[in-house]
Amino acid sequence: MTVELQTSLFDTALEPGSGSRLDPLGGTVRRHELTRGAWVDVRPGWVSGSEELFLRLVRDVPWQAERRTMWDNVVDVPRLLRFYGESEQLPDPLLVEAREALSAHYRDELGEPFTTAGLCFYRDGRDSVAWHGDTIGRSSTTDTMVAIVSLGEARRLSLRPRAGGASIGFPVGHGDLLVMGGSCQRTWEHAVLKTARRSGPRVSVQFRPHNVR
Ligand SMILES: O=C(O)CCC(=O)C(=O)O
Repeated sequence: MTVELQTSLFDTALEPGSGSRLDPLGGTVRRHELTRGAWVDVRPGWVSGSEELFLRLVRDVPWQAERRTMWDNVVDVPRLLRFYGESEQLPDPLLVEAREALSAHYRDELGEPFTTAGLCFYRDGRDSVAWHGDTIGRSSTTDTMVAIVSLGEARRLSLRPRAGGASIGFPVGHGDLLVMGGSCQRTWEHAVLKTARRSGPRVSVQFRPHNVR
């Protein structure tokens, strides 16, 4: 794995619960209303001391490099991935806590808990994910939520309306929480685009409810 990390940080005690923690959510989340019933909630720095959780995930998650067919070629997916389904144990207790806190915070509005966690590792600014909506499963027809916890270097999460129009963006990293809700997966697209700017590694953790991907 060609990732530049301060390896000395790995030598410090990176035990679960050692430094990273979740701050309370209530009242600290700011909602940005988009068009067509879509919205984005942002809570900067939700995970305090997020560097330790970031390093634990980089070290502990069995990251997978995937390949995909594009046109006539098979190409590397430009990021590493690991998906944790509903019955799988998450790789860190703080992620279990985060999933529970998010489920509690959004219980009334979402009406169901977050159940799965998709983890992505962007090794540098060349890693990316192209414009898309999470429209596999129920999110292709119904409103839902996708909650993203970002760790490590901040990258820009861009959003644009499917109907056309300007894109907007939020810098996400260092323990920030961003939640896409309402019709966002159907009526808007999101992306983390490549950047020529020097960029360190980032881990994204996406919590989704049952049958949303
Ligand atoms: O990196 C992110 O936070 C976004 C990830 C994403 O959109 C996806 O994996 O579907």
